[in-house]
Amino acid sequence: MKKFKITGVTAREILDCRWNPTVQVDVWVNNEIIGRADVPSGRSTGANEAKELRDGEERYDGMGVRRAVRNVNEILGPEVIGMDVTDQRKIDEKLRALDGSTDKSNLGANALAGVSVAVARAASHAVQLPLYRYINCNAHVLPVPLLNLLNGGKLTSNDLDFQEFCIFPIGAETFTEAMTIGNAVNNKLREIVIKNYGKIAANVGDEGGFATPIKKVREAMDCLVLAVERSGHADKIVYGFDCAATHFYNEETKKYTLEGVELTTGELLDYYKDLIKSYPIMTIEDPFAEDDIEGFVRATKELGIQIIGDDFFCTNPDRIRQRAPMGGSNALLWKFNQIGTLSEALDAAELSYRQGFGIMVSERSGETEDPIISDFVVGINAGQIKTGAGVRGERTAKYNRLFQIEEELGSQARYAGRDFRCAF
Ligand code: 2PG
Ligand code: MG
Repeated sequence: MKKFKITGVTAREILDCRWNPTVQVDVWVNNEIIGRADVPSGRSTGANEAKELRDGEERYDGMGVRRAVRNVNEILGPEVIGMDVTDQRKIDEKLRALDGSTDKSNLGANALAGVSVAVARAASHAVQLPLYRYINCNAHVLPVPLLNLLNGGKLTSNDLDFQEFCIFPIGAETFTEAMTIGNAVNNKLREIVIKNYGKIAANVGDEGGFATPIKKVREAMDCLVLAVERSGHADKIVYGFDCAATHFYNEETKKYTLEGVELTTGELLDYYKDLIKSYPIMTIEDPFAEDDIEGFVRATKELGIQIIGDDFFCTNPDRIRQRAPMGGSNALLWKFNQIGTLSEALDAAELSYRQGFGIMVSERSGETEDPIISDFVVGINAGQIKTGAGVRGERTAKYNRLFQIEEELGSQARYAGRDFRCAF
């Protein structure tokens, strides 16, 4: 069998969509094939994520990644040169061994993740397959986009406590139709936002959702529902949140502060029950703080909808092994850089499926124009993707790649739709 030897690895510092530096890695195979990948970065991060390395110097307010870049160019790269680029697990194992920490903090999760996913892309080019098919010869499921149209929490500088208010067009027939529905709702929402809150309120947050002065969850939901009704697509749409509740939780008092009111875990659960009665909400991410296991278990049992663990799992196979059997959530938010290597992230997906979980592949709030997660979401047949509203280039890059994949798959493409948790 032909060998695809890694002959070069080069990293550089580039910018993400927040004008913060991030790492880009090129992997060369047999001196000619290049696989290039960018590393995204979170702001609303979980405490247990793999740690990205930042320079802490004056330039870029400490956010520079020159050390991570050096670690790729001088340590990780030279060690994987000579390895077969299709040997993903072995390469990832080597990267982890070179770092030597449990959280990738020595060489930087941003350094490791960059090499790991650039290797996958280079391998797909080497074997002349699209990346989604290189990962899985049975890849065929197009995801339902969870479209984040109103931003709050850490994604904006407004006073809305929940981070993401999303529409989920599960009733579309195809991914392409889902995007037209998203556009129709967003256009109506823009009119409503401008009418109610003024022109300036139509500015957008980090993920392209409107960053309005709305302070209350129900007020935000009412705007969204009105936009959906006016779009004429109400029968095809349900709703979802990323509450990112870690960020409105007080570790000392063990209470949540929502709209200025302190709530216990039980009271917040009741709040969710009421919301679900008022609106057709089918998916909630991080409804409780990352270590509020009781909250997650009760939400999963009592709300009867998809409960996604983001900060709760951090795409970490060990945390999934430990927490999933307790009934803490029934879906995984999948972010490859939360764990730092592709093979570990694929393990996290596999483990989740074996628990009967759904999987939502996700961007980070700090993205680049690299659409690699679009190949990953189809590659693992996840059926759900969260990558923001289609009004910012780093978001449309992902949607545009999905259009290409949908076209390539042709009659074999299956839009997950109402079966978004298990589209087979
Ligand atoms: C989240 C994400 C992305 P961040 O909380 O799910 O939407 O935010 O990338 O900042 O962690
Ligand atoms: Mg989240």
